Amino acid sequence: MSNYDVPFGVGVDFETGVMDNPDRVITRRASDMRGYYANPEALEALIASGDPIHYMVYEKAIPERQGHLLFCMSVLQPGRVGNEYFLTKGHYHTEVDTAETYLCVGGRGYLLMKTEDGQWAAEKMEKGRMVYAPPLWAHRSINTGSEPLISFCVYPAHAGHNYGDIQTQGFPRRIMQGEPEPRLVK
Ligand code: PAN
Ligand code: ZN
Repeated sequence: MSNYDVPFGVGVDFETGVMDNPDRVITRRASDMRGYYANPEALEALIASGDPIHYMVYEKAIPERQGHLLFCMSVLQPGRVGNEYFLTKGHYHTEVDTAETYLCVGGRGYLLMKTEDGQWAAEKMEKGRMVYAPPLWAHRSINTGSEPLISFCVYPAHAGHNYGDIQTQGFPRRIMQGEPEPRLVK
């Protein structure tokens, strides 16, 4: 029995994406993102010029077992590494048969998704839009706007995270600066 086997409530600020009293706060800075961008020199320059925060995730320590739901607030800063918009690492769920929903509460960007067999999708994220990542689809957020991209995410608590496959294979598309719309490039 944990604190989270009894009902509870928690406040979240949709303007900032910050959760009240989170049990875990994950902070990813530019230096945590080596290997993820098309332009490693531009990333090193960003690290040298202050190593800015890329994104933060706020979570409650829900028990990671079947039946529970994990939820979090994810706050991805605006910015670019060279011409490529800031992104999250992205992952498959270790238990591949688990989905996730993202509700965007601020900012704009994409949820980029892919499967092992080569399918991919880029769903627009903007305030009030919900995006569904079905079972088997890896997912990554990308901020193409000028404000933080703020999302509320919910997924089965036993899902687990597999980062390794994305670290080695990446996604079939990158999202680069473009006018009037961002460009999706191979
Ligand atoms: C989200 C992500 C969050 C950060 O909560 O974990 O946006 O992205 P990375 O985990 O890829 O660094 C989620 O998809 N959880 O399963
Ligand atoms: Zn996920």
